[in-house]
Amino acid sequence: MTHHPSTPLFLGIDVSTQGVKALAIDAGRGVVAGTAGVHFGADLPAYRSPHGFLPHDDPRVRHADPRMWVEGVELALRRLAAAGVPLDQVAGVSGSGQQHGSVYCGASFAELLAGLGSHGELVPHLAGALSRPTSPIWMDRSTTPACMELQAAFGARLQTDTGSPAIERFTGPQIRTFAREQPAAYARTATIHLVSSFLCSLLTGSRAPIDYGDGAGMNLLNLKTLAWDPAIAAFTAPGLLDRLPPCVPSHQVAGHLAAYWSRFGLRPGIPVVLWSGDNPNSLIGVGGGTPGTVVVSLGTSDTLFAAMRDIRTDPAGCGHVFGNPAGGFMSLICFSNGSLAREQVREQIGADWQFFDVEACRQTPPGNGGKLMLPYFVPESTPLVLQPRVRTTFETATPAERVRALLESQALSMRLHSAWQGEAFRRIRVTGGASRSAALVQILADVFQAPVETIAVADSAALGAALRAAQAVGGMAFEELYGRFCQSQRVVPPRPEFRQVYDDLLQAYAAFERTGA
Ligand code: XUL
Repeated sequence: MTHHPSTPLFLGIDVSTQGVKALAIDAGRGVVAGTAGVHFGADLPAYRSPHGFLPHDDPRVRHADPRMWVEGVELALRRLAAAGVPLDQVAGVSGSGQQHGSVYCGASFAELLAGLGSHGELVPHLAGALSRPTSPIWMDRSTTPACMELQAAFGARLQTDTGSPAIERFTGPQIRTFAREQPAAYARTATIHLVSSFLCSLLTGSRAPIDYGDGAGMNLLNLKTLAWDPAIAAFTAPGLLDRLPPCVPSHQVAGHLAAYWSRFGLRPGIPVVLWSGDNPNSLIGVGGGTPGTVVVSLGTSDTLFAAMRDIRTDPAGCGHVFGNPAGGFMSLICFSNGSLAREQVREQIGADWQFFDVEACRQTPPGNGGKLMLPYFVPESTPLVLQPRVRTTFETATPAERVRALLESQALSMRLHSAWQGEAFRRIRVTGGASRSAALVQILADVFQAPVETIAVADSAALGAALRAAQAVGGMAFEELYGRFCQSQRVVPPRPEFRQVYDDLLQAYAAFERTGA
């Protein structure tokens, strides 16, 4: 099917852990013109990364080959063209990268960019331009000593100024570890890119800046000055400031598409808007860029994120603060035991999804007689629990009560651990597999006392990138784009008669978590 656009198209490219998604929108008509996907494991088996990263004996080490990302982008573009999307109609492009991952480029990377395309295919030339052949990604947890050193040197300032305490997967601790373990390779490194800025550089053929959205995931960006923090950078690794691209607002145009990309049907010279991280892009893709909305993504782990009016940080150190591509800041809070815990409880009671998602909560009252559960089937990030364990306030309960205990505890945990943002959320947007659960949706509405909108935005990071391109290049307002692309399907209102029940239960939950977590 060939798409005949009445208005220009905008392209969003998302390079995630598992694969690449390319998505083109016709912003004027409010339609997705086409999408194409690449799965690293299935489509690019030569990289031997069935799950998007290279196997390693030490389970804490998680690296990926950056050439795989580039080849993935190229294949996704070919597939998008093959699906009938007229790429020559694309007027602007932006992208999204898995956050925190870092790419180490040698001095010849600049030459490669400047001569992009003059030596034929890009991927075969990349290896020679990298000072480190593989890139640590967000799943890497091998940097604990570096985190402890950063924490000892800067204490609470690390979090209040960079938005997060030292975190293993964040880029600063990764860089410190590399500089210490491989000083010669570090010395040969001219530029350290994030996944986002690396790919953006390849599109423009020049060194792309890092945007505030992704830059805030490095333990290096001072959110108060919106510049790299000189003292933290100097401590992280020698000469680091000279190796970082500048950090700038997300809506900036990084440059113009290099001639190389015309082989995929794109027009050279179209503006390339800065790439950002997947979570900042998703905030836009689900229509959540304006403060007052909280987005809850219900997946294997649950994530909660929301635009913030001003910088605040989580005193418990669990939540993160990133730049919001629509301006200002955003929070990101991960709850590791999301659908993973819901699956476990469902299996334990031997119920089907109809019972779990609907019946159980019909059979039990809101508040559940105070029955609560700390469902840490795997280590939990919010609150921080290193050893898995499941605890309940009860000894016996019916299957229906167990389900309600889990779902209410999960919703109360979200309310408790997002309170530091100081925002009275006027609406909740839910997405992800478990948003089909009528019970969980109603509980979220009642616990937060806010309407819950279910949205069916597939590929929110790629869509967010396309919307950002439409905003920055096409001059369209985000609110207008949200209206066209991010409509809610269903709205579930809160029931005011249960406000007090949950205000009380929140206190009980907080006390239980303090003793049991
Ligand atoms: C966020 C995080 C992940 C990655 C990969 O801090 O580590 O969400 O962005 O998706």
